[in-house]
Amino acid sequence: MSLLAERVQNNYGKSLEEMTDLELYQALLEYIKEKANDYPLNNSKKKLYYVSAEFLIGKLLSNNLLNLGLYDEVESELQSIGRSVAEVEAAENEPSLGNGGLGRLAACFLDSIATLGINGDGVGINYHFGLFKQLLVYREQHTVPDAWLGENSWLKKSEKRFEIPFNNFTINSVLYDLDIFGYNNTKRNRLRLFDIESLNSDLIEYGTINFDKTNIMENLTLFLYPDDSDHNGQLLRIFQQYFMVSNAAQLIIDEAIERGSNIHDLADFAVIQINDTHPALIIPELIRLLTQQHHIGMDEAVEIVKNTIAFTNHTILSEALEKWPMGDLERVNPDIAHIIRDLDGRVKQAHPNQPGAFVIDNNGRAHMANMSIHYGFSVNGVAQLHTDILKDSELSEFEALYPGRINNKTNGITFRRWIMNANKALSSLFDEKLGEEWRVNHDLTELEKYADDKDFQEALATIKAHDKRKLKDHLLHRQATVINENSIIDVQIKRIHEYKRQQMLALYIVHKYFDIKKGNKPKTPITILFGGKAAPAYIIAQDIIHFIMVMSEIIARDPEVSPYLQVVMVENYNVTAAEYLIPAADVSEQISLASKEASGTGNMKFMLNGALTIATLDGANVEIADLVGEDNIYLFGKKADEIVQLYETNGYNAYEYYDDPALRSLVDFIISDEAKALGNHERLYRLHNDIVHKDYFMALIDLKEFIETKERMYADYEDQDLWMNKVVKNIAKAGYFSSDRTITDYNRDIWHLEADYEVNIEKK
Ligand code: 26V
Repeated sequence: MSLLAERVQNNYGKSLEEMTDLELYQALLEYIKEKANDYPLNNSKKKLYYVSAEFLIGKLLSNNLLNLGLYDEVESELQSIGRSVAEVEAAENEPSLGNGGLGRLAACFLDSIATLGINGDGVGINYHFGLFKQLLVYREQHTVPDAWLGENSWLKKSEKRFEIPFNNFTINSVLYDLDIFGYNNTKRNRLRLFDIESLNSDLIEYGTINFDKTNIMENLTLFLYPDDSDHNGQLLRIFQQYFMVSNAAQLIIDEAIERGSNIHDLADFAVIQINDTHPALIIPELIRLLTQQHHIGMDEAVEIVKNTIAFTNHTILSEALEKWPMGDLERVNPDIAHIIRDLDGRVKQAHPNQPGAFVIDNNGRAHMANMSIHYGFSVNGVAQLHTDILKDSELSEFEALYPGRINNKTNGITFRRWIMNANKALSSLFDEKLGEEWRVNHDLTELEKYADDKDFQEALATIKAHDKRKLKDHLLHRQATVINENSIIDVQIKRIHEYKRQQMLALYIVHKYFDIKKGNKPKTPITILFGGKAAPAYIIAQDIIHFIMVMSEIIARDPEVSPYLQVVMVENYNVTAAEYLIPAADVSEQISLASKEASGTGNMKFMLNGALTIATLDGANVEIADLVGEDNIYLFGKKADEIVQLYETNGYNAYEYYDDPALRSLVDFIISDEAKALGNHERLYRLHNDIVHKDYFMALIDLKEFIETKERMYADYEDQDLWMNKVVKNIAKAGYFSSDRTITDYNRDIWHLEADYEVNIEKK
């Protein structure tokens, strides 16, 4: 009897056919958890700790099966009873332990670190409720708590416990581990998520805003990003961060000692990559532990920590650069506040005339980024343009102080999840043309020779059509929306934020609506899909969702337009939704205001799956454009240096653009009778007013060029030979964006760990 049937018979006393999808899921979960014992932990002397407030891991069943080499066997067994892994995986809850790109990047990195045989764990918090679940009701976003934990999670409770010292009390932590298997690797790593046993989940009854924010003993690990609209909420976030890093620091020191460190040589045993500034308090916490528990002098402790910490910056938006009031830090842990004062004193003594580089500013706020740059050995940006902006403007003072410390590590994506799993048909086509080496080295360049090969183009088109039907089914089940599987699928999926300019695409939709009403009917119908969550405190972002949904309905109700244009807001956008949307897409929207998107990673996923990109020269779009050449990407808009200058000189005036009648009619449609008949007037007027009088992220500056470029792109779609030629050239260049490459770069330049990937490549 086969792998699954036998177990199911023994453990459940049933045949496979008699099992529900949920039971089959449970059986596979148990099987993989047991199987993990056959995979020893990586154990090289030096170990990487990737500390992050977010890990947006997505569902794990199919990914684990793939990485363990079990997928095909299980799939064929399930097929024999008329089921599939995909159906069974529908029973898995997707953990939403992240907000967006930063959390998803951490998840891709864990996959690559394990695949490359690097000894490295993720460390974070086991939030009981991840980022809220988004409901779309009456064209508005509503947020409800997202409970994801249950007996069917991948977590394993460990024996590890630490005491976490807060100001007037101590909390005992408990560690849960989740196994991370590399692709075709024989060892495993772990994601280590800390929790508390004193948590009171009943607090959720008071909602995500009105729960008792002061009861740290009971609320600490309840939510990812708890509401911080009041002071107690802000304090709670610092309590969470300190909890995360105190656990991480204690774990790192314990494990280093187990591997033979005498603590003075900690940097030979551990390297700590901090994912943005959320884990920055690990710097003073390590110093506290080294000085108080290991009796190392302050100067030496500072040196040890400096040699252990590397910091990744993921944004230049000031709202995300954390600055904690010293008074708040005192209330969380006075020793930590004291150490930060000491660290600040050292900076002020060395560089008294550089207030921009101080750890504590004139208002008594501690700058987490500044602290991380002084007291770490590496600072990296996440795409070349982003790193250049850090060096030349945002962090130029630090570049002068520490030449060479700021370095670039262009982001990447794991090919296991984003092509081998999400697009099996396309992966098989690559196998057919390239052999299976691409699955290991991710080199797709040889495909370029098929750019004009009719059979290859046809094979690609057939796969795209199949992926569109899959998306159609998914949306039907997900939210009872029917899309046209024969339309151009045009997708913008990412957090809703003004800098990402979903509002600009919404204004394009107004243009297209007018144009179709005038009689200019697109040859191929167009479906524009948005997905993304708006932070609950970010009102304009919610207004943008509202306006998109109003447009969606105006169009759907208009029989002159609806056969040619459809607009869909995908509810509760998450990793699972992305796995359907990306393979089906023809058009990838990467339209941020230049200089604002640090990298983007969705852009890479779309390119790999055969979509063409419409983009500003921002983040990693610049590198995509360099690789494929200007003829194979649809670029528009102002360049980063022009935008940086406009901000410096206050040179942008939205009203000047609004004064142009062509643009004015589009913007004014937001408050037209048609829109107001369906929409919430307060939301529509607020959005309109914001765009006309403020438009901080300059949606209007590029709107005209955006419209022209979109029209040119849709026209090109009608020439399928030309379009497919570009698609092939894009896919052929996507190998660079494998996160295996990114991790290899981190390891070569920053971590310096042993890796067994050469062996690994040979093995395959
Ligand atoms: C900031 C905040 C501030 C308020 C509370 C919630 C919250 C959550 C996260 C952040 C930082 C967000 C930074 C971020 O996600 N950056 C993204 O990182 C991606 C991976 O490097 C990159 O591709 C995206 O361009 C960048 O926006």
